[in-house]
Amino acid sequence: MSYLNLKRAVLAGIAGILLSAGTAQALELRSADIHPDDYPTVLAVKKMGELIQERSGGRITVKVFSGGALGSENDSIEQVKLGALTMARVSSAAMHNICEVTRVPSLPFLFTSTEHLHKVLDSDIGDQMLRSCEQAGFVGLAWYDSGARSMYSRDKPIRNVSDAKGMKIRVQQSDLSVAMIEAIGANATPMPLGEVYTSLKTGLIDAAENNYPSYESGHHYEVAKYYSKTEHTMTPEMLLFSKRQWDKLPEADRKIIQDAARESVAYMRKLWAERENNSLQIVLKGGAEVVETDKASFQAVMKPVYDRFVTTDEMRDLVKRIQAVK
Ligand code: GTR
Repeated sequence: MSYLNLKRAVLAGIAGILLSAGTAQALELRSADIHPDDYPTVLAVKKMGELIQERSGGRITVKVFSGGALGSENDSIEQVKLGALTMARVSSAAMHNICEVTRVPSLPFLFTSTEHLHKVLDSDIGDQMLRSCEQAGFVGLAWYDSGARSMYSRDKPIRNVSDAKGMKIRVQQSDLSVAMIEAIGANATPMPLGEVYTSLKTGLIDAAENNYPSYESGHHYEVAKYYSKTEHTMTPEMLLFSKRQWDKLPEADRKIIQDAARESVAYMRKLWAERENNSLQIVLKGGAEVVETDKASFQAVMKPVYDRFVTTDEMRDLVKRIQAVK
């Protein structure tokens, strides 16, 4: 060991002793997000960090690694599972193949409005779906908004199902996302978000699907100008905490973290509504065209995915309860 490393090790050792001699240890919670610093999901987790820091007397802090600094969503999910990373804010679609109950809120045309979505996510139904990933190694702390996802294409607008036939459409890496696109007779191409811009630009894919903020922040509107309002799914975002790390935390710290996560939701929703608007203005200015679609035609052909993906009594019950929320 070099002198410098020896000195570091000794100092770290002393710091460790000092910390454990105190009442409680300092704790840094590291969180990953693929979105840039000004995106509502990133700002919401930072807000949560402020609340946690305040309520723990500065002992617990949150550091957000934005812009995909820690890799793709799948990479950070893996790290969280191993306990090498504390938190990840991901799309719930990234969890579809890991804990199947998370497929439920992504089912096509399940939610009838943002209000319906909020009511469900804020209820015991939302809590049940959040808790569903614990066995897989993830504590769900909160649901965040992600609006509605619509399809956007490079060469011609999609107005109905037949317009989309045969198109290569990028989807999230989830079997359900693939199935929704295959249901309309298009070729689903799953890939991480970071590859979409180049794939659209080079013509590797003809189209993709997302909400206005991601369409805008990823500059996809510059290479796929027809934004067709299919609004086929309202897949929400999830804030996940490593179960391995959670189990080691004292109950009082868990409460501080859980409460702060829940409280960040209202803040996030406000930012989200503003961002959806701003993003729409930006893409319109940048030459995008918003196209109305024959939604009923998409809804009709996507219906069979319910039978294929709602596979357990619990999921069937959740769907029924969600549809009953008015
Ligand atoms: C966004 C979502 C991201 C990511 C992305 C995608 O709306 O916020 O977490 O999943 O979609 O399409 O990959």
